[in-house]
Amino acid sequence: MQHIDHTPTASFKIVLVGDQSVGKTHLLHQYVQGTAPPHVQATLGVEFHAKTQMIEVFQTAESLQKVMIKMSFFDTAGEEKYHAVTACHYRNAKGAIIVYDVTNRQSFENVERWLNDARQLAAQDCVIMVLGNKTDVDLPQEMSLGDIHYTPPLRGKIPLQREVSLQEGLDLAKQHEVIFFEVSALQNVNIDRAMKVMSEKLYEQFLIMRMRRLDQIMAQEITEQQQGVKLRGNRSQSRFECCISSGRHDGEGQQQRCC
Ligand SMILES: Nc1nc2c(ncn2[C@@H]2O[C@H](COP(=O)(O)OP(=O)(O)OP(=O)(O)O)[C@@H](O)[C@H]2O)c(=O)[nH]1
Ligand SMILES: [Mg+2]
Repeated sequence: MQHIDHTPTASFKIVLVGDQSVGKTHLLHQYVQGTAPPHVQATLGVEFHAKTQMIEVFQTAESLQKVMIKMSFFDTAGEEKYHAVTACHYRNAKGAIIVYDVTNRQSFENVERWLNDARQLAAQDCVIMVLGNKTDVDLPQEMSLGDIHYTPPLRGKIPLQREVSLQEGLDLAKQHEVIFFEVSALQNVNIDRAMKVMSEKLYEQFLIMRMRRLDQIMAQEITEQQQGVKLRGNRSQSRFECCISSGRHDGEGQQQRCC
């Protein structure tokens, strides 16, 4: 039987951003707790959640290894007045999840702004994922599946309707080279899949950065060794020039004691 080590090998800080009411808190609750949050209320400042996740990585071309990683989420408030606070949370973040609402075009148009923040404020190796939430509005207006009866979500008294197409989301993701999924936090659709891709990318980036650091350390050691050899080499060269090749003598015919 394969032994699985459940101690997290790596830990990542991830910030969740996006306009107000796009569903960031619902999304995170579905992923971490497997349910909707107990109360529907706007996030004040920031909320923290953590989850360990098992991922599979290729150790060699043939063998897959199971690795446990820990993800610490910073669920931020989308309300404009918290923007400055949200910006602070990018410090040391290895991942950023930008959420928009497919029924709210403005929230999609603001994704560029959230992307700019992430690019400017997070680490250079930060993994970015964009999620278009509330795809459940695509379901038929009234639906009954056995015992389950589905009534469409409303904005006021009007059923919510999609304002951003899947293609627009895909185009934006391609243009900005970010991971992209459409999801429904309410119906728990595609969230685990999106988070799996995100966590694997985070771990891949972690390995790349570790390799780079090792390369830098090795390159530095080699440079230091070479400099050491050069210094020693220079010293022996000056000794050589001074005592032997110059053959300088003082005025009284004595060799100078320079070395
Ligand atoms: N139809 C539908 N409604 C959703 C979905 N996710 C969230 N909502 C609704 O959207 C509203 C806002 O959800 P939140 O999770 O509080 O949104 P938020 O982005 O955390 O909002 P702030 O904390 O204010 O930034 C709530 O009324 C939710 O019920 C979804 O997938 N589908
Ligand atoms: Mg919230």
